[in-house]
Amino acid sequence: VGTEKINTDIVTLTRFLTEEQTKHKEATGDFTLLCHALQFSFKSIAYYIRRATLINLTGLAGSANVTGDDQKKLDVIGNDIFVAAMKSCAKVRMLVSEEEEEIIMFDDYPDAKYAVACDPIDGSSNLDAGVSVGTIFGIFRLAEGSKGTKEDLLLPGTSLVASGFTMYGASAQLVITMKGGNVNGFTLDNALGEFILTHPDMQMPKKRAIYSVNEGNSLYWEDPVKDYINTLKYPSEGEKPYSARYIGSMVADAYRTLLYGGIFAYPADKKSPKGKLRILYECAPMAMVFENAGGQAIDSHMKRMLEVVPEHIHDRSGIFLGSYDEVQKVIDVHKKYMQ
Ligand code: P6P
Repeated sequence: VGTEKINTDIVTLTRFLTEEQTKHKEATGDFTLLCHALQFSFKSIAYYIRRATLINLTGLAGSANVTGDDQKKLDVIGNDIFVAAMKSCAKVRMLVSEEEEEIIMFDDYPDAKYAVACDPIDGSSNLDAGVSVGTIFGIFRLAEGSKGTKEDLLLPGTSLVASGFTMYGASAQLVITMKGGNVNGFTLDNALGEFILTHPDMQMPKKRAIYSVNEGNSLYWEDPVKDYINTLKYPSEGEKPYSARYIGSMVADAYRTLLYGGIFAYPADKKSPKGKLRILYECAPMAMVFENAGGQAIDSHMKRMLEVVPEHIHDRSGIFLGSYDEVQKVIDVHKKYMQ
């Protein structure tokens, strides 16, 4: 080893969770144990995604999930890994997964205080192309006296106690935030099998000339959306147009937006009047991350995303997610149509 200083005081996710727990005197440790199960599922999913092509896990599994998408084998494995991890930690009462039509009740643990919503492999349609996919999760604390029915989980994002995502890219990147806290990024060290704190206290740039939307839907956009996007592409005299960046995998587009700034949008439109992305396990968890990093997240009615309450567990919403000033521009343009 050379003379360079070796950092021997590494903050792993495990250590971070312990330090977080000690900040709350009333903490029982249940949340910490839930998060350990969560991080195991990310490590396990990362392993399978890395090997997918090698052990021929790509391709169709021959069954369709609730949203009618063709289900890739990895979707099934990712879901099974996640369900097993959430069940075995004995701290979760119920689980909503994008891959499961019905809510999963863990009746072995009737007194468990947490409910989890997740999209085990979001963006999986891109898997075979080697595009980064991810797991998105939200952790809700059940209200005292909740009866253990799926209505308990029809909550606004403001009820989330933690949320985040893991992007399976060149390395597995975990981004996690807790209620009222900041946003921290961890990178999986495959040698140690530990998530290492690499992006402490992530703060978004207040603005950035990057927009991320599927322009292929512009035929279906409502007028305020067309008007807003045009202000980015055809700016007033002397201003430069925005750069377009769209991967088509929400976790990848969101992670870039979180790091570089800009805006990600999946508006509700004439083709998808309620939007495409799901409230409980895509929009709300992402909204909490972005707000805690200094950004904003709103729906297609310009309502704060974290205050949107789903009527059904797989309900969808339009979403604008990004730097504070960029989302403010969306609101300002829409205001002209609301008077
Ligand atoms: P479109 C992937 O299927 C996904 O659910 C999100 O990850 C992504 O942001 C969106 O759909 C992409 O949708 O219609 O642009 O292909």
